[in-house]
Amino acid sequence: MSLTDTQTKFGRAADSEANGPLGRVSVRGDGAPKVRGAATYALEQPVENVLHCVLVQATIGAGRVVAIDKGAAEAAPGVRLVLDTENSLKLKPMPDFFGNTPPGDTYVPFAREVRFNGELVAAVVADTLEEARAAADLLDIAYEEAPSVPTFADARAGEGRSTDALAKEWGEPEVAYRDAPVRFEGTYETPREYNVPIEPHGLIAHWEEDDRLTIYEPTQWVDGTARNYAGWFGLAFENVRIVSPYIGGGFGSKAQGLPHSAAAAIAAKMLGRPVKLAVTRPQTFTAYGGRPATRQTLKLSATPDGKLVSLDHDAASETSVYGNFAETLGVVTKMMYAVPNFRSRQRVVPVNTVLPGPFRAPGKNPSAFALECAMDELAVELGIDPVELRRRNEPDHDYENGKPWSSRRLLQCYDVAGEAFGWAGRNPEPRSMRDGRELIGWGMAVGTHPVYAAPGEATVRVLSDGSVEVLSSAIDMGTGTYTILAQTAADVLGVPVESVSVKLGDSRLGRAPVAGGSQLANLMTAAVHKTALAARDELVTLGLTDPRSPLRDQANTLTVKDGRIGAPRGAAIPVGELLSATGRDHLQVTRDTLPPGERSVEERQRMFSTLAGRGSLPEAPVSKHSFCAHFIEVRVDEDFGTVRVSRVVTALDAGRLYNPKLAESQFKGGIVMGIGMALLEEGVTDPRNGRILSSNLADYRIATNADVPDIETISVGEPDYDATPLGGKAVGELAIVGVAPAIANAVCHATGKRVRSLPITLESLL
Ligand code: MCN
Ligand code: MOS
Repeated sequence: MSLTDTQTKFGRAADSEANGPLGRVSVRGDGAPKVRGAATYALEQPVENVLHCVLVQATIGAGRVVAIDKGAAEAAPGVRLVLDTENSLKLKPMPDFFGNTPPGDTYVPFAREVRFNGELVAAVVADTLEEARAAADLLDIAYEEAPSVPTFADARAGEGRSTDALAKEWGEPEVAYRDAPVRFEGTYETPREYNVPIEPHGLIAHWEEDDRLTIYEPTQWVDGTARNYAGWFGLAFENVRIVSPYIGGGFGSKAQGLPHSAAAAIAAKMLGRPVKLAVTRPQTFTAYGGRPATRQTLKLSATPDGKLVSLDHDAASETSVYGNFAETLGVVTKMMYAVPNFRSRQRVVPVNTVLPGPFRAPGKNPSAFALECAMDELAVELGIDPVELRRRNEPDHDYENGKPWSSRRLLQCYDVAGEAFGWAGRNPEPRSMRDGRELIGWGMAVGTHPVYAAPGEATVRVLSDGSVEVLSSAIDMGTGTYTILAQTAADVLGVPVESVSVKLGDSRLGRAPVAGGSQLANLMTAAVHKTALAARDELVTLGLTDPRSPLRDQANTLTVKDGRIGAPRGAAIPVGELLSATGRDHLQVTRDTLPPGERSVEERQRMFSTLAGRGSLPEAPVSKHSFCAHFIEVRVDEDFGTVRVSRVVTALDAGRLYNPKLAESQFKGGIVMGIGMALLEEGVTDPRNGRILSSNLADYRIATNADVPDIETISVGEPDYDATPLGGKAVGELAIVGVAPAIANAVCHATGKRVRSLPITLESLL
């Protein structure tokens, strides 16, 4: 599908923008059920006759399980099964979404060879949760411990391996750096960070028949997750039903089946009963790896008037010893500024930890931390205002690939947020601004996020009472999918938003891409828009051509508005009346946004339910990104070194907003998380055995209301139809990017102390 096709196909979006509900504030469709407690989360699904499964984890950093004495546990009250490598049903190994496939012909989610502290070694299933827990404590496990390397700060971790696919170079970075008049070098570190959604992972696995599996599990990707289970158990994709209508946050951690998911499904199959498994809060830190720790050395060079000459980026991130996950650290450094000479290299360093994974703005977030701190340091060195330095290096195209920007309103972000913040009043001298005992610091930094493409599918039903249903396996984890899809259908079909009901999160409905990479809103509004247009066209055709239609011969076209259909200037009848006159109780249309063409069922499924699948979409001729600029004030207590964020003003270019209220809430959520990243969040491991010490919400601190000041977000985006069919760009992950460096820069301005390693703590300011 070329961009011109897209534009014509969705040309009508422009009209509706002015008139219809899309693009306006609309209250959350899922708000009332959530507030009333009527929203059913996975573990609350009313499944009869469930058994309870509890996980047993390795307590060593690496080594071997020599023996598990199950006797006492098996004899304990209520116990139905004690599962481990010995008796577990063997599954087919399935690749995860990044292509890691467990070795061997079979897969079990339990280990004998232990690769990290917290790895699953057994599970206990019993009639009640309490019985399962008590029995799990009775397992007697003998280990043979081997040396483990807990983090990449450990010298034994070594240099790791380089990831050539992520390396990028243009111009002559080394020569340019050597000969440049102004040079800067800095090394920046971010710790392990965990997604900690408020709803921990968990599931109910229910085999309705021997070859039919229903899984109630919170997931950001119903279709991808269904493919996981189908592959593990050798089932047809259609025979796995994933139900995930509400998700209490995921932030990247819930996009696929994890070992505990397999364990519950195995137990349910072996016992012929539904099995419920609730991952505990501490286990969320080992069920899923979070953002790996990163280390980045940036070398920048510039002319004395602040034009960047070269950027050289050497980066490393942790991975596990058994799988490959690379935090793509070069993504922002590559495209943010006009850099004629560039090099970026990255290594991944295997350590004894659970495999890390995506966490809100993977790659982008730490990449921007290094780059935006380094730009601030360079600004100081050059004696140029940091905003001015960035303006001087604003690129007129994407230097990474030579493509034009679909839109880039970053200069407007500087103008608008700088003005609202009062940046002009900043005294650049560190420690120059204070309020009593508090040092005041003003810092800024930019953020960005790419706009991804993938296909989606939607079903739209127009019912006889004129109401509309939208059906899709897409999910809403608090983002607003329910609401914006209702707005989209309402917009096209000319009905109030309240007349549209949206059903999501069920793999029986149409295919949808992962709610990851901040892409779902753009992709699914496009799918629903296209489908609703097709439904409208079918209504019109019915009205004009069906022999039983009262509107036949009325005109050569009909319009659909306010639940009625009629000639543009003639009488209109309720849509339901047309449906019943023509002998129907509803009209149903399904459409997808795959590029046109024949394809097999298998290929179709691959395009929807694997990340590799979207690689078969044609490459865009433009470079598509969202942008933002954060201006942040901190107050640092001079005696105690406590840092408080006291003011945030952020301007964002995310194209057209489908619902400004929801987008604002996404922006603010990202900024809040960025405050946590800057000042609080840190995964701390025990150097002796790699155990995660901060595996609870008391020790792993995320920002709470007391940490969050008034946040002002200003959208400067304009519809970008080169980026997406309905003109929106990425929203969900955008605003977290750049917050941490803006805070670090503000702290440096307040105190004169440059902290290059997150989080910024009292100790780091001493
Ligand atoms: N939106 C809009 N206009 C646009 C784009 C989006 O108004 N042009 C609004 C809509 O309300 C939409 C929401 O922003 O529902 C997010 O849209 P989008 O940027 O497409 O992000 P996704 O729907 O793909 O959601 C995933 C994204 C990611 S990748 C992470 S990580 C993240 C995030 O969303 N995790 C979240 N935001 C989260 N918010 C909550 N509450 N919980 C999470 O786990
Ligand atoms: Mo978001 S980390 O891409 O799910």
